[in-house]
Amino acid sequence: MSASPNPLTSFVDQLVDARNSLRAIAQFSNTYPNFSVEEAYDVQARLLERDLATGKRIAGYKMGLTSKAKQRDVNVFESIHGYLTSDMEIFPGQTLTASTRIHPRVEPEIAVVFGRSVAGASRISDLTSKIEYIGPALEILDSRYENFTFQLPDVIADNTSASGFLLGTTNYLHRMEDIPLLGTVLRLNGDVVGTGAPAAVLGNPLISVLELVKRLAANNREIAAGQVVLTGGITASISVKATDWVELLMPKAVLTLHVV
Ligand code: OOG
Ligand code: MG
Repeated sequence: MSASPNPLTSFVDQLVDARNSLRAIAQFSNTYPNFSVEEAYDVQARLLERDLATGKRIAGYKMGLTSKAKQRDVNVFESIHGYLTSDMEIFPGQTLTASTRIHPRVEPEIAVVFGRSVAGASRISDLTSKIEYIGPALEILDSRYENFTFQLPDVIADNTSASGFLLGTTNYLHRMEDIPLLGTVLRLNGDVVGTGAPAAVLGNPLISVLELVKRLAANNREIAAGQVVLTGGITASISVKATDWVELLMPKAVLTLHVV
């Protein structure tokens, strides 16, 4: 009896290779149709271990597919979570180099930075005293799969297409009740390409944080002080290429990302 090699190990290798070589791979569910969500999170956990072993540091977490617009965007109708590493952060004024990604996309989100750790929170009021920053952010996605096409387990294994994030500086901490209603406008090269409000994300992006806290707790993990959480795209994402610029407009905030 010969033991067949565990395919999940090869999935981690293939994802790391796609990230490094910038060559997209076929979605695993094509050849491994029984790929389960549980196995997919196992692949993601191994990918995180690999990243930590190569010196990356965890910067926080992200929720994905928490709005209808995003679910329709990628034709996957369940919310997902992943992790962020500090090398993914783009700071205001820095550019996104398109040639370091396979097929980058950008989307507007509400980000939360925690000043204190968050273990068991079950209500929004359990979170508020721990928040240091809550405001606009742009997430940069880059699926490692061909044509940006995947099934639910594929995108989970691929750390939910995580590739970068840019945090704004306008802090809405003093107007928490208004957050669901803050008008959100996405512009590409000056043209409005998306409009919405954070209410698109589960009614309130902080509900997305509560969902994340629950998922992390199930794995004996928690949000640590200083970590960032991306709560999920408010509108569909947009593809970007060199020479593009993206602007996210929210009340008293303009967040600009130039692509080179
Ligand atoms: C999957 C990641 C989804 C979000 O905010 O909904 C996500 C993808 O769209 O590639 O980050
Ligand atoms: Mg996102």
